[in-house]
Amino acid sequence: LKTLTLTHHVAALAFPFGTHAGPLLSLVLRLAATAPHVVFSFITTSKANTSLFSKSLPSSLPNVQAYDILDGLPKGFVPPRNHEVTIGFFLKAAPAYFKRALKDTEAATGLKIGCLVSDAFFWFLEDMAEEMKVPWVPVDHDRCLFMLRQTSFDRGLEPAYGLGFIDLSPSLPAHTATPYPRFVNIPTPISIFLIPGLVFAIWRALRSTDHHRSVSFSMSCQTKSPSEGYSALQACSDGSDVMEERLGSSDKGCNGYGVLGRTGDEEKSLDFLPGFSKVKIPDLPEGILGNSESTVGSLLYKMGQTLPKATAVAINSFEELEPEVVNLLKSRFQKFLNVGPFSLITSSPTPPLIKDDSGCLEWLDKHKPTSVAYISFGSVVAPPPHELAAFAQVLIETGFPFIWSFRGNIEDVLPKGFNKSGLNGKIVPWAPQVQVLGHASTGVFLTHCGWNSILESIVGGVPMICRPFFGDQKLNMNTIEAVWEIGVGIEGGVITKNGVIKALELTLKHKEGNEMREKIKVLKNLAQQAVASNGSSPQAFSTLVEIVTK
Ligand code: U2F
Repeated sequence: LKTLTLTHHVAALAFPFGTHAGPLLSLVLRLAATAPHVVFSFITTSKANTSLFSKSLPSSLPNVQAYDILDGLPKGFVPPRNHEVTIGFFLKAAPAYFKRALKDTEAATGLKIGCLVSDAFFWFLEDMAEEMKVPWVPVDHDRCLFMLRQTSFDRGLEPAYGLGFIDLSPSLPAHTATPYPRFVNIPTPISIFLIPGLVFAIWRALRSTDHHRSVSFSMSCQTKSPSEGYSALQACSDGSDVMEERLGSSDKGCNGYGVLGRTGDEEKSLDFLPGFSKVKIPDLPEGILGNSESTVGSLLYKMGQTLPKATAVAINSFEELEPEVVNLLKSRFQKFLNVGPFSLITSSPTPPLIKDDSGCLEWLDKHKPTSVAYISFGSVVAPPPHELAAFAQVLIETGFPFIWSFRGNIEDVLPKGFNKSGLNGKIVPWAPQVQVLGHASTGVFLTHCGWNSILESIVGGVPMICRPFFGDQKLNMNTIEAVWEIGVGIEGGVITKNGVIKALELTLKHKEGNEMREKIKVLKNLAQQAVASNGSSPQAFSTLVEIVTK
């Protein structure tokens, strides 16, 4: 560092869960390459830093320094399947950790911090930046969910739906197991070993207490095996008024969340919001409507209040993708800077491409154009075992060539005694996704609809089959299917053998798939124009550089 003439110091504060920190680091690396006189302190948990910096940081950028903070989890805490609890702990502790880190990095570099660049979740930095009298630039991922939340409040949609959250995991300290269903009063704290019958009883109680209103909630339980937990949670869903039910599981147990009841709002669309007229209320992510005390609900609410005050909000997207939404957000923010798609910007350093240790690209070379299905559910989602098993059955029976980015033991989801060498594809622990989607042989992407994956699929020109799970994913699917018409959901919303076969045939063999490919090509071209030298993204990036390095 000493050999460089560093005159400015910028702190970049990253959210350590999901694919948030990687894109922020990618942006910081671009900024650092453009402004070699600025030192960037990249602050996040040691776990996130270790994973990012071991594989990402080009040694040619010594003006980016990692700084570790703690994750805020209580001693001995075993993170449950429900990420919301873990995230809740981190967000509670983060303001104090970041404050300390800012001081420490100033001492280490001998330079006062001149700007805060951060994940958009860190609404509390607005105050800190004001105190420090420096600009604050949040980087958003889940495109404008907080704005939807604000607007739904304005439009009085909130009373129609309730969001509750019950975490019954025995690994939680009692106080974190407090349920917050909006309309239902459950004695607190609940900290018990959950048995399947009890889950069912609670579900019933919730329904009978307020079956005229919508009550959505999540619950998790730890059972001896995922399948036991599954039957418990599935039992919950056999009521006629269950609108939706989603389940997830792990070795330690399983969790699920659902939306109960109907109020007549389910067909209501968000036509009062430009760009969202095709979105129906049930497509909204949990936390947008309802309880302000849930981690996600209050986070979105606070973001809605603070982000418009930020010096600028940056996002991994490009203006031409959603002009109406972009205009709406431009009217709400001081500056709204679309500086992506990151995966397409090659002129600046991005984290190096993931190594193709499993030979995916070479394998793709041997296949016909648009013939291969690529499957990945991102970095957080673990689809339930029965869906994975149904999907494995599809691959066995149809013989569609595939690459499956799969975490876990594949033998667990294959039929007993089945030899995986009989499959016409590759199962890999981590794929070079950007390149796989950019390969001519890839014909369709089965995705959980994470924002980064969607952008990468657009850039690769690959239509999507959508199986969303939580957060922004369902809203993203709705945009893919109804607005851009570049993909399909699976019939019934979950992976079933027939549903997936239908979707695969539609996208890989029928004219609908080709039509989607044509439409996605248009978006791909727009993305390419956006990143061209005089395009909208480099222009937005210049503005960002100006703000950050001033
Ligand atoms: C959370 O999403 P995820 O982190 O699960 O998923 P994505 O946003 O789609 O990002 C996944 C990234 O991981 C890469 C892939 C994407 O850049 O290229 N990847 C890979 O390189 N190889 C693999 O085998 C598998 C993935 C959240 F769950 C979503 O709802 C949000 O939209 C998202 C962004 O905030 O974060």
